[in-house]
Amino acid sequence: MIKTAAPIVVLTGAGISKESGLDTFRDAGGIWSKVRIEDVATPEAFARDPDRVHAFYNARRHSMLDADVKPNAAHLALARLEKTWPGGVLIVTQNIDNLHERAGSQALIHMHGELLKSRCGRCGDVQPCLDDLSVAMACQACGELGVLRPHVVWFGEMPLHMDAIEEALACAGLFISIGTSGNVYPAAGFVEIVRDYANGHTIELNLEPSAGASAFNEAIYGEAGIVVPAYVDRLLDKL
Ligand code: BV8
Repeated sequence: MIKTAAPIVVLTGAGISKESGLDTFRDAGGIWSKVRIEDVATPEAFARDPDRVHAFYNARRHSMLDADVKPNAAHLALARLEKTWPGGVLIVTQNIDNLHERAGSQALIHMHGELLKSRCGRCGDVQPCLDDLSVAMACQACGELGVLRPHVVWFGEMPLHMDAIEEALACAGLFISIGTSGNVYPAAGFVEIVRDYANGHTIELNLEPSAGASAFNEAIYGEAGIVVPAYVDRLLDKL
């Protein structure tokens, strides 16, 4: 039984953005089936071949900014839940797109960063970024050349805002995991934190069982655009 005063923490992954036209990573034909993590998504890859890493993220930024890429019914349902649920709703997303913001969600943490922002590798300055990045560009804050990178957390780097995330997980009455394969840590371990420290109810809404499926109290499988609005309606019917 979920108390309506219970805080909700939602974890989202690439699966929630699939129906908006953005690729996932580990499904058939996913991003990691076309390019190796070691070649484009680690600090070592960027040091070794920055042009290749910039090309990889510039192409994904172009896809993300395509006029046809819009929030889908799942993103919109979560924004509706945040506006209505008395206990508060925090979305922690692994995604680097801006679809939750565009759907109207406000309490939102991008633990793996945001592709529509750049970061200076020297001074840490973060700026909006809607165009291609390259080694020929200089940081507008410190002036250093060739150190701008996507504001994205690569493998081997510490995800962002982990203190705030762990604090929210430790008092979550309900943890909803949506569209993630449960392969990447520390995100894949969040369900255990809620179960062991908050004694919260945990549910996975995914196309298929994730690697962490057995850790959840409950699961509903199907496309996010269908199962997420239906589950939000079920929650709001309790009010
Ligand atoms: C770190 C940004 C430590 C880049 C990404 C144990 C503990 C701690 C770390 C580790 C550990 N074991 C291993 C590690 C290291 C590593 C890791 O987890 N490796 C894995 C591969 C084993 N973790 C790290 O390196 C992390 N850092 O731990 O730092 C540290 C400590 C001290 C000091 C310094 C450092 C950092 C990880 C972040 C990497 N960056 N993203 C980018 O986007 O290019 S992660 C990468 O996977 C993706 O980008 C994505 O964000 C993330 C998760 O993927 P998913 O979102 O789950 O996507 P996936 O395709 O896998 O699954 C999609 C799911 O959706 C599927 O289940 C599918 O069925 C479903 N689906 C599809 N369509 C639909 C759908 N569901 C619903 N509806 C649909 N229509």
